[in-house]
Amino acid sequence: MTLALQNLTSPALMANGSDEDRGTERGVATKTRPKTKKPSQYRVILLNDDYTPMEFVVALLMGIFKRSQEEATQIMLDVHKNGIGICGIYTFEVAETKVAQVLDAAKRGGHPLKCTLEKS
Ligand code: TYC
Repeated sequence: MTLALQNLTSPALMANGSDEDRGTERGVATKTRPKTKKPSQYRVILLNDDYTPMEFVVALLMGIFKRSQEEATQIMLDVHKNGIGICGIYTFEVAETKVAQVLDAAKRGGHPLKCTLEKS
């Protein structure tokens, strides 16, 4: 008698069917679906010009892109020789911020230095 009453009132003790079938499960869902998509990466590209001083470009690569003096000099010389070069590869928001910082520094210094980003 007592058992029959429990079976009628307590879903957990019902004889037939499972919780999943009827959406009566309780508690907090703990299974998670792992996210597998990596964020897109963007190259920050520096463009050569005939006027921006080499020292300014090196200082900028050290300050904004956290390059060593040797790395910064090498990147600057690559750009000087080839016309363009890669300062670094970042997620979109970081790349966008760095481009803005370069253009702002160039403008404030009165240099025509140009910088852009492209999807990697
Ligand atoms: N070509 C410049 C000069 O001879 C130097 C320079 C290097 C400028 C890289 C821009 O992105 C640049 N002074």
